[in-house]
Amino acid sequence: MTDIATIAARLDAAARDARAIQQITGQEGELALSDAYDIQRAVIDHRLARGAALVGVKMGFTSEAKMVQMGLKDQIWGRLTSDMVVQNGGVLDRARFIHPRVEPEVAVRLKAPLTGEVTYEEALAAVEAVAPALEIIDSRYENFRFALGDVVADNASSSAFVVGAWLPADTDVADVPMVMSVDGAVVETGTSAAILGDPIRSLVAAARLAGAAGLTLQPSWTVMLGGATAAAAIGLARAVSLDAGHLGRVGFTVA
Ligand code: 0L1
Ligand code: MG
Repeated sequence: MTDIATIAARLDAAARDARAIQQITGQEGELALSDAYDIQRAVIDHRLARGAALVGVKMGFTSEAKMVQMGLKDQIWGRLTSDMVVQNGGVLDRARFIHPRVEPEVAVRLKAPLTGEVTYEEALAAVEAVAPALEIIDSRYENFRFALGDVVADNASSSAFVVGAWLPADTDVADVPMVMSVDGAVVETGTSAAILGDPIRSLVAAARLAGAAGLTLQPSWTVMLGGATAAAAIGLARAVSLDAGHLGRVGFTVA
């Protein structure tokens, strides 16, 4: 039987101490997806017990390329907590992370609860605002190596996020050009259409997957809808920015 509490404590400590641990799968055998999500919830419970608040969810493996790479047919999701927020233009403390990478994304803020099987129109109607965003992922596993169960248990690698200025909900997010730069040099270019063909489809999936776990996406929550390009290593970079066309810009410095 999988020891949910022990593995969750190990992952929580790895994140707190910025110290990589070995993959769970392999050590403990395979990890069922339902157990992996139970571990994820237990990891987040540690943070909530320290005073953090749940402020949203993130979607992962939202591009065809990443799904094919992992041999997956569905997305994964993770939880966003208040201690993961970095202000737009703010400073990311490099010492808090093991081997961070950054992804250009689209975020939405909700104005109505959303859960279960919803239509595209219902998902869109629950959106209060949209924004360009950057997600910092930082696998808690050595060498950023994991199987599906590992990464789900590890909160889908999520570790911090930065959201730009919020725009009205009717702002088109379907095919936004994305140009991500590190220290002033362009490192990734793409389009928001890489996020399931349209990021709002990722919100539909977020409602479905969270609903299956008994969670309702709440008004005021942020949903990070997925990466529009491959992630870039932060390494020794000092500044990261995203130019997301008519959605505007978002960025942070690294200290
Ligand atoms: O946000 C993402 O799409 C990443 C999901 C987790 C997999 C990874 O760490 O690359
Ligand atoms: Mg992401």
